[in-house]
This record gives sequence, C-alpha cells and structure tokens, in this order.
Amino acid sequence: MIKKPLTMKIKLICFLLVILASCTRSTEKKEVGLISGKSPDTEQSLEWFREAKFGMFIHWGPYSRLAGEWNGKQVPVGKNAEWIMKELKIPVDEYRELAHEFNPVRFDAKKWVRLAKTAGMKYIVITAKHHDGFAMYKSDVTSYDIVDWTPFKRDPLKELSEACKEEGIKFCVYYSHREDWDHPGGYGNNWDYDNDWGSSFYDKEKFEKYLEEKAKPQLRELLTGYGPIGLVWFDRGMYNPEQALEFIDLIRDLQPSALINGRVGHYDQEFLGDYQSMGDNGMPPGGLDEYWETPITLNRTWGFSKFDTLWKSPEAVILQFVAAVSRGGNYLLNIGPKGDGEIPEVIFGIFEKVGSWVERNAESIYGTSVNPFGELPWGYCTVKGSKLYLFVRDWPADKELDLPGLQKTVISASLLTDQSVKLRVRQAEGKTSIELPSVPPDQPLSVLVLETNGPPEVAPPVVIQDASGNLELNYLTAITHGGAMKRFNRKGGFHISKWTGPEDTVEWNINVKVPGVYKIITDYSANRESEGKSFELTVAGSHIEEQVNYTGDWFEYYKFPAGYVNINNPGEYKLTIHPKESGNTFLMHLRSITLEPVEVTKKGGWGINGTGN
Ligand code: FHN
Repeated sequence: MIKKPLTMKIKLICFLLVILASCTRSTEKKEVGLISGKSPDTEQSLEWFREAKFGMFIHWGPYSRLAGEWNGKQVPVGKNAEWIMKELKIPVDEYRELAHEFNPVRFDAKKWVRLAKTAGMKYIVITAKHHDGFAMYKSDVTSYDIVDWTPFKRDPLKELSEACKEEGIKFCVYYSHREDWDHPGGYGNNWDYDNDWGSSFYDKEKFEKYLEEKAKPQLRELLTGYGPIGLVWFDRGMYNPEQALEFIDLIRDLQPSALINGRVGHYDQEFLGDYQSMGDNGMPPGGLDEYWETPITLNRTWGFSKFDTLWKSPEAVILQFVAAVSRGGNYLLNIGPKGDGEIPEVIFGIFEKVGSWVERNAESIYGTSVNPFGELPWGYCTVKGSKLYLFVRDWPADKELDLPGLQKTVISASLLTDQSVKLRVRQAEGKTSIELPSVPPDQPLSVLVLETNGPPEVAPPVVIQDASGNLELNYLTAITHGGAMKRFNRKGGFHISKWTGPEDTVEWNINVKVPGVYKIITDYSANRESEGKSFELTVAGSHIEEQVNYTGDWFEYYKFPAGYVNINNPGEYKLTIHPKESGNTFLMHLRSITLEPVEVTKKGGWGINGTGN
C-alpha cells in the first residue's frame, strides 16, 4: 500500500521553486517535440546501414600536410591535429597560403578503398569540408577548394566516389555545417573574426549569410555531383532545429535515401536525423532502441599528426568493434592520411589483422542484431534469425560457458570457424552451459554459433538490491513497449523517452530481498509542454499517479520523490511506468527510478507517517 505523506506536495513545491530560480537559460532554444525530420523511406534507407556495421572515417585536408606542427609550434598530443588552424591561431590569410601548397600527389583512391575493404568496412565517410573551411572537392561556390586552390588540380572525392562504386562500398561525406573558420560568418574563428559564439548565441546576420552563400550551396554540390551518397555526416550541431531542418530538407529533396547522422541538430536538443551519433570515441554500456554509430580514432587524433604514434592494436580494435556491434551500433574507425596522400604504413598492418579476424567471423557480424542478454561477463553476443553468436573474450578456466536466461532449446553448438567441432550443451533450470575446448581457437575473441529452435528468447533482466539496499532502475535493465525508447543524447546521456501514450510502457523486474517500505525517486527532465502530464507507476500491487514537473528544459534532470511502497514479502516484482493519457509530446526523459529502503526517518527528510519529521 502506498502512503503519501502530506508534506510531499510542499516538498515538491520547494523543489520547483529551486528549479525555477535556477532557470536562467536562453529561450532562444526551441524544442522540436515530435518533429522527427525523417522521410517515409528512412527505415528502408537504414537497411544498408544496419547490415554494414563497419565504416572508415577519413580526416584529410590541408592540415594533414602540417602534421601537427606549424612555425616550430606543435599541436599538443591529445589535441586534434586537424584543429591546428585554431589551436595555433593561424591567420586565415596564412592558412590559405599554406593550403596553396597542399599537393597530395600520392593519393590513390583505389588503394584507399581497398584498404577499407581489407578491414571489412562497408562504407567510407570523408571530410568534404572540415572546420578549416577548405573544400576537398571541386566547388563552384568558392575557389578555396582542392582543384582551384592547389597544384594537385584533381578532385579526390570524385575519384573516391568512383572507386567506391567499383568496389561496392557506400560513399559518404562529412560536412562541417556550422563551424567554418575561414568564412567571416562561420562559427568558431576567434582570432581573425570574433565568431566563437558558443553553442546557443550567434550573430544571426553573419551566420545566415555563411549558411546561404557557402554551407547550403556546397552541400547541394556534394549531393548532385558525386552519385548516390550513403550518408551525410554533420558535426558540431546546428544552433536551432529550424536551421538543421533546412539541411535535412535539402538532403531529402536531392537524395532522399541518403542517411543523416544525429549531429545535424543541436546536441542539447531532441535529435534530428536518422541515427544517433555517440560522442567521439563513445561507447554505450548496453543496447539502445535507436540506431547509432560511434566515431573512433585509431590513435588519438583525427587528422594526421607526426607526433601521435599511440595506435590501437588490432586486438583492441576488434574488441571495441564487436562491443559496438553487440550493443546494436556501427563502428566508424578513423584514419588520417598524410599531406602527400599516403596512408601511414602502420595502418595497413592493423587493418589487415582486423580484416582477417572479421573475414573469418563475418557471419556473426554483418546483418546481425543486438545482444538480447544484457552485458555478459565473458564477452559479447549477436543474433541472426535462429542463431546466436557468442564472442568469448575471457575463456573460462573450467571450460564451461554459462549463458543465463535463454528460453529456447539449443539444437546445435559449434565453433563458428569450424562447425564440424560440435560442442556439448546442457540446459536446465533456465541455465544453458556450453562445454568449450580447452584452448581458445582465436584471439582476441573466439566465436561460437548456437542454433536454437526459433529466434532466441531470453528471460528479462532482474534488478537486485545493491549494498545499500537500493534498487537502481535505469535504461540498461528496462524493458520498453510501444513507443517508449532507450535513447542517448550528448547532453542527456542514456535515458528513456519518446513515450506519448499509455501503451508506451517501461517495465523492470526487481528482486526484493529485504521487505519493507521503499521510497520511490524518479530522476527525469521535462520541458514546459510536458509539465503537468500524468503518469502511472505500479509496483508490488501499489499504484501511484503523479504529475510531471518542469525541470528547466529537456536534459536538465532533477530527482523527484514519487511516494512510497510497502513491500511486505521478499520476492520478484514488476515495476511499470507509463503516461496516463495520450498526448503530443514526450512524457519526460527518464534517467532512472530508485527504490530506496526507508529504515529510519531522517531528520529534515520525509517521514513515512505523514509528519515529515
Ligand atoms: O571537431 C571535430 C573533430 O575535429 C573531428 O572531426 C570529430 C569527429 O567526430 N568531430 C569533432 C569533434 O567532435
């Protein structure tokens, strides 16, 4: 039974007053609510992306020739070499002079594409224009491009797009749409111009001039001059949704099946585009309900730096790649070719080793879907049809691999690379264990393939009490129904949202060892449109109805008490939460719900007897 202390309402009002007092943010930001920015054929367009898993990112421009050094000054290792213009405050005129000398005569499009193929990559994303403002293709919008400005005179994007076509690789472009240190109206230059405006405010006139006379026309050129583009990779998010939607519309008009990454819009707002981009080198701790991709550096910088030699080993790349795939994401691994067009030799060695592992285990990677088990202590998992692929990183000393919660019968189990080696499987009491050979056949991951009697079904995760007795319910262990989604946002981190009606439910299974009274604490963010919406929370037979509080903006989280529940007996329970009525905006962005045992009444806290003492 729920006891709701009378003082709770007062506490909530106090909370709100504190929140409102701290709400000094600009109102310029406008939440897009349910605008998805997606075209009707997005799902279909996403097909190749879902299948592909692995892409090659290329950061290449006049900065590559400088290789992290200018006038005896060095871009510190750990900082981005492609940012040399800004890091060392190279004046626009001087950088333009340096760009005249960019002459990558050793560039070989076919060799680059073959390198991507060697590693098992299915798409290439190249910087058509990075923040330095220099176009790496023939642009008629400006002469500040590789064909008109350099002795090279060739269009590497044309050559790459053709080589990609020949080799069956998706050709994709990166375009820095907000940031441009060369144009007097672009964002970011604070040494020649005064344009480092931050992420919320900008000089409207100057910036819109830049958008109209450079960014949009250049994007139009890229979408019309290079055949089908797999995806457009924007960076450092646009100021507001209206501006971002103009870029989206341009793409939808000119190449409706080109995908758009999640960095097209402002990072702090509802994401636009077709899939979410993690932060640089980001990795979610578990699966999400939306498509995502993570951009990863092979050393520590994106553009070439002669000082940065801390390369990831092939093993590290494979482990990280498989972690991404098992969590339902794509892995976009970067290379920084040199200024002369050569790719550092060491990269060939790494890619060859990665590629040979990927080739051996291709079936377990491409076209698979997310691991249904939650994180596994010994490695990773993917699924395709009625097959489960288990990637064993930590080979168990007793050679017994435990797979918890599989609810289908295993028909056969073997090593993926040698399916004549059948493995013995025992299934009892919800546990599946597989007998492994004594030595792992592959490094850094050995892959097993299990065939089950139908698409794998898995027992839902059960949250147990931590050392303080708390039950911490977050996106990792949530089961989402209807439109409710596990999501990521650069500002808001991992959370649950996109729920607008009662059918959009989220549930958790919890195991309560210690019966008693638990305080329920919800941790969420909500904007004005969601304020006052009702939600229902049910746990152990108790129903709570609460109204959503305004927290300042989306992704500004606050913790709100949502009452108490008395759990009389130890055992397993379900906690569910959903909007009470249908609406046209998200209920809230929910980060977590905590059930906290109430043992003693804390001084100044909420009492369970309604006294507040
Ligand atoms: O500033 C850029 C950086 O140079 C690089 O392009 C990365 C790739 O994801 N994106 C930006 C930083 O997030």
